[in-house]
Amino acid sequence: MIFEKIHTVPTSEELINKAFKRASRTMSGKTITGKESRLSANESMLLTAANIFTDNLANIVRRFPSFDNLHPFYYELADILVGVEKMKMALGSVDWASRKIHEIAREYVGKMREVENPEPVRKEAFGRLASILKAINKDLIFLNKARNTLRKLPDVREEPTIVVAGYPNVGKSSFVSKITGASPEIAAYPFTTKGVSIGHFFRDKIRYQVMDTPGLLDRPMSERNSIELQAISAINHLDAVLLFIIDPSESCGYEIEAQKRLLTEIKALFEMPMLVVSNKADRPEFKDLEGIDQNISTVTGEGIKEVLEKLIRLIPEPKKVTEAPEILWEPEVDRGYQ
Ligand SMILES: Nc1nc2c(ncn2[C@@H]2O[C@H](COP(=O)(O)OP(=O)(O)OP(=O)(O)O)[C@@H](O)[C@H]2O)c(=O)[nH]1
Ligand SMILES: [Mg+2]
Repeated sequence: MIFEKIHTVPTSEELINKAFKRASRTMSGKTITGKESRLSANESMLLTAANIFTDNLANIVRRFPSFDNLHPFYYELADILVGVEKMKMALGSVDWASRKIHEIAREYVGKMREVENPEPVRKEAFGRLASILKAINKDLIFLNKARNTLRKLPDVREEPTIVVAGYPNVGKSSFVSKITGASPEIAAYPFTTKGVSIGHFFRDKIRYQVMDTPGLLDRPMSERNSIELQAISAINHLDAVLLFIIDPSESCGYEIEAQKRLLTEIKALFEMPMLVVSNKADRPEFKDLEGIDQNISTVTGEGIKEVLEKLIRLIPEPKKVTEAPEILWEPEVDRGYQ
């Protein structure tokens, strides 16, 4: 996952304890007599502490993605969830602290060399390092929160994607598990409590992902505020086709008219190709509707293969080719076919 390599961001207190403890360990066991050995002991304490600070701080900055090259899907979600500008500023402070600490360590090593007793100088240096760390504590805490939020986002870059939409209970999850087989991974997504679930299947050595969006694309867009709409339209940045499922039997609990209105809203919001299917063709109340690309039933398997063919043809240029076992979905889909 794109944000996975960001480790836990420590607080300044944790960093201070770690660095000063490690520094004092460089002293333990040594009997210090004479000016030269006093200097070298204090010097190595200061340099040890400073190195621990600068290494840790530089790693924090390095492990965060560069927001200027970030895939636009993640950029938008990161912006909604934590704010890209705020993150850039916090990372800037951490970077500043790292450089400042390096400077102070060099300055104080020089100072220690000029005095008879270097210990008070070293202590003063530690005080300055600690206050720099404390000054960026709010940034560290913010970055750690950001990290915890971002790492739960789904990993959906650069793979051809089928996004499934439709009112609750129309059969979205049934369709996804029918074509992907294995149980899907659940990832966090802004404004959903259930998260999005993502399954995969292979076709001609290409891995496809199928994204189910409970709570996201299943009710009128007029009920959404602008940030929610931004979270939804981030999906536009994926190489995706949208599958809209209607349940004309209305056994889902929503009238056909309401379902069609949602379809119209979703059509207006998405720039990607779209396929509209009617599910539950096996039910006695099922009706043929105008303007539907395919009737399907996730129970009997009717129309599933055809839908998948159509979806694959509609997906914009798959970019990533993976060496993988052929066609994992076929045995699953073929079962129960006439
Ligand atoms: N008869 C019949 N029932 C179906 C079919 N597809 C799904 N169902 C049933 O419809 C109900 C809802 O199916 P789900 O796949 O959970 O629907 P969903 O769209 O994922 O629902 P949410 O996750 O709540 O948005 C379940 O009881 C399914 O068994 C179908 O083709 N025929
Ligand atoms: Mg579902």
